[in-house]
Amino acid sequence: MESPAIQVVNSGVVLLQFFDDGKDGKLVIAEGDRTVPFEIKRVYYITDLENAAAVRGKHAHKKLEQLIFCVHGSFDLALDDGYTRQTISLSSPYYGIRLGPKLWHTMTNFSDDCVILVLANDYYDDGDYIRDYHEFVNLVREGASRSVHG
Ligand code: T46
Repeated sequence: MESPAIQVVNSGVVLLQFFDDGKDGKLVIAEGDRTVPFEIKRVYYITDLENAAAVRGKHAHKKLEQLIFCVHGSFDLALDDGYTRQTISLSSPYYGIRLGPKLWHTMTNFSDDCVILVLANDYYDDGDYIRDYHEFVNLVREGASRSVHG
């Protein structure tokens, strides 16, 4: 997989350090405040994605910083910053996609061997989620008009 080209704001790509020992395996390293651009407070992973039609995510966060990886298999990650939308197909354990604040993200099209790993800079907080798309767009656009008008 080539490095994904990111077109939305509050995102980006991180390439992790790795050692490829061919048939003896690959070793991939993520270091907080180094290759990962924040202190890691929480790690979670999603497995057993047997329903190829499953839809996960469909929300944005107010403050949380995350990096999302496809450590095995593949899935599609749709990103929406309130103005621009793009969908990236992830299938490499090396590339992490930044899920910064105020970035609507949706995961679909999972291979049945897909394993998703997420690194986060804070503990779980239900109050940090924006689950309503119109609320999300209003929040993003309100912020933009405030910064234009002072
Ligand atoms: C995100 C995407 C990429 C917890 O109690 N603690 C946790 O740390 C997490 C991540 C979830 N939960 C609970 C909350 C829900 O009752 O687990 C349940 C399933 O979570 P959710 O429906 O939010 O899962 P996804 O896959 O839609 O979203 C997850 C993360 O929640 C979210 O922050 O950005 O992965």
